Amino acid sequence: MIDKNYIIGIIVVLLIGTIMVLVTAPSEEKEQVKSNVTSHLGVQGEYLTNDFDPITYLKSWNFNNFPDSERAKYYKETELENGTKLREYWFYARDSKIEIAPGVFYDAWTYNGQVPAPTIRATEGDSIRIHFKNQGSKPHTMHFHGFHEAAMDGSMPDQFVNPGESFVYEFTADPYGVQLYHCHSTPLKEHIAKGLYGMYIVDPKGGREPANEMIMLMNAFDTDYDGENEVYAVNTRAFYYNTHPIKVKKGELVRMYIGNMVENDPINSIHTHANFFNEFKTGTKMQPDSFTDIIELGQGERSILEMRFNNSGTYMFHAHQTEFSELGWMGMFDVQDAPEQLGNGSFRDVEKAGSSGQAGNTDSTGMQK
Ligand SMILES: [Cu+2]
Repeated sequence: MIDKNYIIGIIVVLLIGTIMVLVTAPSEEKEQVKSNVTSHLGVQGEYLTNDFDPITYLKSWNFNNFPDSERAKYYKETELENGTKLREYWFYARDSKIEIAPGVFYDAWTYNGQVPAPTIRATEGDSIRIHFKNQGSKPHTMHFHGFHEAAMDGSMPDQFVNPGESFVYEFTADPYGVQLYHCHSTPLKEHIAKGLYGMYIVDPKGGREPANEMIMLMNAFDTDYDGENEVYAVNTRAFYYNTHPIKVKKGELVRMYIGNMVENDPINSIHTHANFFNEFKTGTKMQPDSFTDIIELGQGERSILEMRFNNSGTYMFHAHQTEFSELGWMGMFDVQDAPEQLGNGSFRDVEKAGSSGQAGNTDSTGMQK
């Protein structure tokens, strides 16, 4: 009997082949492919679907990208007497088809239909309650990095949530930093490769310095199921930030919450052009660990990066594993000339995240060295 995944793999390969021909063929379509980099790179151009917008994802947490009425179906915040908050979430594991490169679709396993999954964000000491329902076809769990009781770990076979079943995860947001969550069902390699992961940010009680914040989760997809990835990205969609550069303002503090969930490759990295950043490993201290223009992250590893651009212009950022960058893990910052501006509100929303106050780790002119 022929394995279903094998057939899907062949279809995906044929689809990629067709698109590669379209992109490389000397035709009118070629002119329509918008790109600001050279043509030896992988599949580029406009995406066919807009159900996942990597630009929106950068600044979305606790479903703040949804209108209030829609948001209420997935997130509820309750003030507690001790001054902390109870944050409740409704998560659904599903089998979903997602577009990972222009015209290239992948049969993913998702939380709430998207990869990376929606970001969970709380302040240290808040109570988290996750109402999880498995609407997918395989047993799944939610396993959070951070402190919690054994019963909430979502990693043991008797903790797997079968299709149609539900579980409620409860724990305290602790410690502060940039954490992750992912499925811990088995085979684990498959459940992560298929897309069941998301960012979990815990803000320190005093908050961090206001900044243009963005979430970046490095991921990749093995579209032909041969144990190697064909498409790499930060936030799923290959080359998306090439054709849709991330807008930042000259001089403002830029803060990236970055993690690596790439399966099949032992290491990943981010390199920023023409600039350096402060790295806060796992975000668990307010003092930077290094001042550099490249960090490497193993699977599950994450960091907070803070930088300011002193010059306007377009600046590349990408994995320094060059194969990854040429297969999609590459993007651009569009630094706009607006000195002394922290933003107009559209690029930062620290209020919704409960973030305020001073971290004291940067000065007014640039990064600590
Ligand atoms: Cu799973």
